[in-house]
Amino acid sequence: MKKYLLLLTMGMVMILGSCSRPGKEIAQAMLNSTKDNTSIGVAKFYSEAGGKIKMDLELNFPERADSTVAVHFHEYGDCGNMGENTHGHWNPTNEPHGKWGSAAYHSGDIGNIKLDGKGHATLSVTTDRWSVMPNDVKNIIGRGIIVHGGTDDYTTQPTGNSGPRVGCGVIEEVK
Ligand SMILES: [Cu+2]
Ligand SMILES: [Zn+2]
Repeated sequence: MKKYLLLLTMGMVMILGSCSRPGKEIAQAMLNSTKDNTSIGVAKFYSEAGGKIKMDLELNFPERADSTVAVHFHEYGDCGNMGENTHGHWNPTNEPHGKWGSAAYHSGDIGNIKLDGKGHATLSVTTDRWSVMPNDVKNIIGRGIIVHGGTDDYTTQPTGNSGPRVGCGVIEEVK
């Protein structure tokens, strides 16, 4: 009986230990211009209660002041060839492209973001569509983040007709 309790306790400790504590930063992507590689922003990911992940995205992109850009997670974490090496939208659930929070959308369809007169904007997204666990189809580590110079129409497949790839970053684990 004592042995059983000990094993049970050890099991509980292992389960709790595998979950990051809420609020801890678990991943990050530095975003750079595809044109000149200067910084245009950062995405920080935090573990949240209930296994969810929160992304705080901040853009500082003066060149795009007073315009709308579109942001998606793309399949590969390679920003080469003006962001083309990230290939298409990351789509672990085999859904059509769409608007975040609608009936169906890709798990990285962040969508349109309005930049102010200085090219600044922030956006926070919390979801259970992401994880940082190895071998999980929802794992966001190593995915690309693309900033497009146009507007996502949320309809055109499979890209939303979002325009050129003006910014790019790779989601990297924060230990
Ligand atoms: Cu995209
Ligand atoms: Zn998409």
